[in-house]
Amino acid sequence: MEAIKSTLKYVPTTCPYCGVGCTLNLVVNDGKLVGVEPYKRSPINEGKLCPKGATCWEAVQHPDRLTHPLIKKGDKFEKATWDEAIDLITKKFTEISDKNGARALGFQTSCRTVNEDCYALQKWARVAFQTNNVDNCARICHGPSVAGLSLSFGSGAATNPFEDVLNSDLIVMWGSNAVEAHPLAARRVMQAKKKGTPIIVVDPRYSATARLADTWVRFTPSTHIALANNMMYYIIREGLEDKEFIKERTKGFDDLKMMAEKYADATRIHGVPQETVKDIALQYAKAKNAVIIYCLGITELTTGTDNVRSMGNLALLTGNVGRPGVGVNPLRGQNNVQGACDMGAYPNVYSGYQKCEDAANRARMEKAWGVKDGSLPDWYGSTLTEQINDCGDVIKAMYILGLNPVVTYPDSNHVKRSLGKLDFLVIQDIYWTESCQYADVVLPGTCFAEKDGTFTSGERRVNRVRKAVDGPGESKYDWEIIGMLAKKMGLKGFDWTSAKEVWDDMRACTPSMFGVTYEKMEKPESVHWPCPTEEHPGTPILHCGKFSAADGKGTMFGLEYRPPAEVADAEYPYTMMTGRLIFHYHSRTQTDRCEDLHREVPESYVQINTEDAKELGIRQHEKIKITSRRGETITTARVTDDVAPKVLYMTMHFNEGVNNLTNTALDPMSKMPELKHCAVKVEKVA
Ligand SMILES: Nc1nc2c(c(=O)[nH]1)N[C@H]1C(S)=C(S)[C@@H](COP(=O)(O)OP(=O)(O)OC[C@H]3O[C@@H](n4cnc5c(=O)[nH]c(N)nc54)[C@H](O)[C@@H]3O)O[C@H]1N2
Ligand SMILES: Nc1nc2c(c(=O)[nH]1)N[C@H]1C(S)=C(S)[C@@H](COP(=O)(O)OP(=O)(O)OC[C@H]3O[C@@H](n4cnc5c(=O)[nH]c(N)nc54)[C@H](O)[C@@H]3O)O[C@H]1N2
Ligand code: SF4
Ligand SMILES: [Mo]
Repeated sequence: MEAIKSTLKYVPTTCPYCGVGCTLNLVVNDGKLVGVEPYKRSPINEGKLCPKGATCWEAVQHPDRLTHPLIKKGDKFEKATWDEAIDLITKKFTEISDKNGARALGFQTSCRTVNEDCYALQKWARVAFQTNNVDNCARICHGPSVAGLSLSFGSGAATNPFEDVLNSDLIVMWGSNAVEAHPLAARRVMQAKKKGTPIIVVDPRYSATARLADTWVRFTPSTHIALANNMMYYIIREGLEDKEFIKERTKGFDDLKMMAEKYADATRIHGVPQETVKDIALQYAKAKNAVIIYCLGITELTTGTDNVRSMGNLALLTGNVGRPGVGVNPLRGQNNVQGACDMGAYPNVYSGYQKCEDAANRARMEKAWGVKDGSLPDWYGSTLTEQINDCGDVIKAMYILGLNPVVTYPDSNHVKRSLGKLDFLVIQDIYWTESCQYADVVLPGTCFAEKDGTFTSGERRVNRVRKAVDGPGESKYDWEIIGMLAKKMGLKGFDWTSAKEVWDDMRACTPSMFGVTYEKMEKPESVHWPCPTEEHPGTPILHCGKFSAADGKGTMFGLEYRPPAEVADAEYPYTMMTGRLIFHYHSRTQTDRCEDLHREVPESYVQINTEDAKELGIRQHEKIKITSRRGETITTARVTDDVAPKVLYMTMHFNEGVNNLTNTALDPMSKMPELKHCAVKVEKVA
């Protein structure tokens, strides 16, 4: 009998969806992806995957992929050659920058694509056009974490690794629905629960994660600061603050104490009975090692940065930072949102958070990048949200690499109007998205399975992404496209021939990541930055012994509660909250192209309380119209007590969905829009 010849190849790589950064094997047969198999040596997920990871290969070879550059001629897009597309883009960007200056261009980079692509885009923007108008999707995600944790601890990143919850004596999950949004991080919480570790979930909604909790605290949406201050009042009143830690390692206690006293009884704001506030406060303060895990329930509000600092306050007050089992951990959202920020795709920093305003940093980068002394800008660039608001006014041309603003940014009608005002828009994606029709040029990049590179997960672990198959048609690596644009402009320092060369270019000018080499990343556990030298083992836990702040101290802040920018009133009597579900990822360009995921949730819906539904005469699964001051959407009602009366919850995954309603009001510190809170009215559709 003839032996069956197997051409199967297993390529270990990192999941392209959430910031947990699970390792998986892509299975390749004859140059085609045929499946995903577990990679059991990964200390992150130990071979387990959630439904998105397990199906991630399916969307890669979908016939809808972009295969050629497209240029808009009249109101139609026509196939173009790479030469034509590169010529046109460099000509237009140069013209517009010559005429209107460096502030007229906007660059926005994906948190879905590899670090190497993000580094390439910000380098091109800064070197070619002397602009700091470069930002990434963290702005509408964990921007407040970067801002808030930097102020509290001196570093904007998560303090402890995911599996470290197994060392905790109490886990607080605040505004995080990790069971659906970070399933393999939630698995660690479930393991801790099995060991008997108590879990407190603070969420206005009875979410999948709330169902895990020993104590679920329902509070009035977006009143975090009042609740945290009220908790700290009890901790201080009972003398449970960590006096030695406060004295040795922090500042700002007096401000905090004075503020907390004003919130001795804040039930009228946050809606939680005082017995419960006192109970969770004392549980947190008395636990030997307590960790706070938080997510977008905290950040996506106009008080985002202060909400994050409130989490910092709680941890500093009780000495819960800087050792195993404690800390404040934002669950970073996208597979590479940590990385996009680390790479300097941010309007005020180069890679490794080196501030652009610092003349010594600029001089060092000018030397590293081989550009004229004094040419790099010192000003704070325009953020992603401000760039959209300024389209047609200050911003004339924009380059969007791997984002889908029409679906995911607040107030879709405003986004469409803004993109329509640009003189020139380039979108580089892997599919034709809802945003592409506003572009002048659409370029085909390659996806995670078709390129080498790295993603940095929410625990600052830099994970390898490995090429398994070729990209479709004439698609190119995203960094390669940026390199072509730069070289067309005659710029030096962009002739990389591999992702590793881009990474080494970055490493050479980034002290905190110099020691993170591709060789080190070959190990299943890879490396956590900071890692300043090649001999350095990496840093899984931050702030041990000393905070990263210049003076080595953690800072507590007295923070006043502020209501959301738009609250329910007689005309718009409902509060709309927004979020995710396990089967879909953002604008669904990938997950909706996986049959099994599509089938689970094929269309949008809204959660509405039983009492409200009764009052409005709305039955289960009936169509309803929801209207805000900015737009409307029609969706299906899911009548449930998981949301409180007068509170609605809709996922963000659907076009012409919840972002038709949301508010563009910004958090003054981080420029985060209020994606999680707006006022709406509800009507039955006849
Ligand atoms: N399946 C899936 N997983 C994902 C993603 C995805 O699209 N799909 N996206 C990834 C990304 S980029 C991110 S950032 C993370 C997000 O991860 P999470 O932040 O955990 O997910 P969300 O569902 O957006 O929001 C979490 C919770 O915030 C609530 N919430 C809590 N407190 C408040 C409040 O005071 N006010 C309001 N209005 N809401 C509150 C909601 O009830 C919701 O349960 O998920 C990542 N993982
Ligand atoms: N109302 C409301 N709105 C929200 C949120 C919310 O909770 N509520 N959450 C916000 C958050 S946290 C986030 S992170 C944003 C997400 O917002 P977006 O980043 O705009 O959402 P995605 O759908 O993930 O878009 C990523 C795009 O990149 C493309 N892509 C994927 N991989 C690659 C690649 O390798 N190369 C290239 N060139 N393209 C690629 C995909 O096809 C897709 O079009 O949405 C925000 N919007
Ligand atoms: S938990 Fe996140 S990283 Fe892990 S398989 Fe699911 S989506 Fe991918
Ligand atoms: Mo996000």
